Amino acid sequence: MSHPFAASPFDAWLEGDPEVAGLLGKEAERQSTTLQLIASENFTSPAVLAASGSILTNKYAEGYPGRRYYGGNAVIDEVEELARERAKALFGADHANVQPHAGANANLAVYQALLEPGDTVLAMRLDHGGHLTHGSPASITSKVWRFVSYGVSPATGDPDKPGETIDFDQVADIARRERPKLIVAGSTAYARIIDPLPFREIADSVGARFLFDAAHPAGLIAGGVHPSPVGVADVVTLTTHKTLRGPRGGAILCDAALAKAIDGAVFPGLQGGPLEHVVAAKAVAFAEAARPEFHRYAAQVVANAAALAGALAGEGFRLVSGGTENHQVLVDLRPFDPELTGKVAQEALDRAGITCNRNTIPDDPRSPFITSGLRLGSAAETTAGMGVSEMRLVGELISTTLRHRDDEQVRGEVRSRVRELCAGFPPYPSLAGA
Ligand code: DSN
Repeated sequence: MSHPFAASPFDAWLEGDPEVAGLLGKEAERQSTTLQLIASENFTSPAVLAASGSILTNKYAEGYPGRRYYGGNAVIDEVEELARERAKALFGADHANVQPHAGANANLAVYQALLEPGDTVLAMRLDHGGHLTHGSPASITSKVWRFVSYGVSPATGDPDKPGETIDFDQVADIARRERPKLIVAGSTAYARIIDPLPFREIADSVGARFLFDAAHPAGLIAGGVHPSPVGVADVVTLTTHKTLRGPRGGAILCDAALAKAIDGAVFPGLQGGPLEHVVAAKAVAFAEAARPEFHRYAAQVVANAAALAGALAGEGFRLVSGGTENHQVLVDLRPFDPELTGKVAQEALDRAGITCNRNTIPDDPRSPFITSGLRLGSAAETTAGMGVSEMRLVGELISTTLRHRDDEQVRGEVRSRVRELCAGFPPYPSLAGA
């Protein structure tokens, strides 16, 4: 098959299924001609695509290397062992479990390994930036365990001390009062560095275990631009597809003493057969993240987010927590336009070719479906090669789109400028026209 936007290294093999091939082609075009600013997304390498599209999908491998329930797993054992060893080396961990199908599964496995049903867990509020698996009422986690939550401090309006950062006094107070068995650090919508050390101190002061959910900053940690929680937290969970730039999936890191409990909680506790094609792709991604160029990439991700944040602040948007130290920019839309909701903004930007997601902001008066905020991320377009000048332009394009959101002509002009910008930074130049 030949179309201008390649969807995978194996495009030609889909010739017999023009319907699926056509859809992949359309999605490849979307990813190549619109801006990808969803903070939890990235563009994997062609090598990661190749491994995750490989024949390893054919194999059942319940169990772990050397201890499988089915025959024929000699090569699979080598694949999984390679992924485990690369994860351990990349993060300096004693033990790695690379089987979780997702970050949510990784967290569930940790809770299962460390807790009894009904035990108390202290984690970040969803509406202040936490994750569904940190005890949202909609998640199974809150039905099995008793979650109590901390949040961020109030916004101050002072540019030197903007607030909306994790309130460690509150974390310590709640920990003393509630005596949790486990304290969870980590977030899905928080633009600051999360320092694992204060969490460790608070956990030790109340005899709690400490889980660091590094789903979002995993690549920034691997790239050396964020402090590593490995060796500080008892367990670290991560996703492999966000800043780490690997295939969609999860992983768990811990010390040797917890290895057996964690492994048993993943399989047979939670999952069946591991996705060994994805495990192979994780191995590829771990090796890629160990290279010096990945350190440069991680630093550029942070610089690009800062440039985007600066541009948006200059356009009259308020930055939650006063700015960014990671790949995310969390925007409060209200000072820009009190009538503009996150939902309307997301839809208007989508039509202009700028892909991002609405997000609640701390103490948001609007519902999670409507919201007063947007979450933007720099990881994907940094992979495509964009730098700070492109991020400043993106900030301007976002502002123009939202200011003139009902003007078809302006929207069309922005869409053309987005298309032109993206044409200079194709995510898969080596596959184009394959
Ligand atoms: N859905 C992920 C995110 O966007 O951050 C979290 O699971």
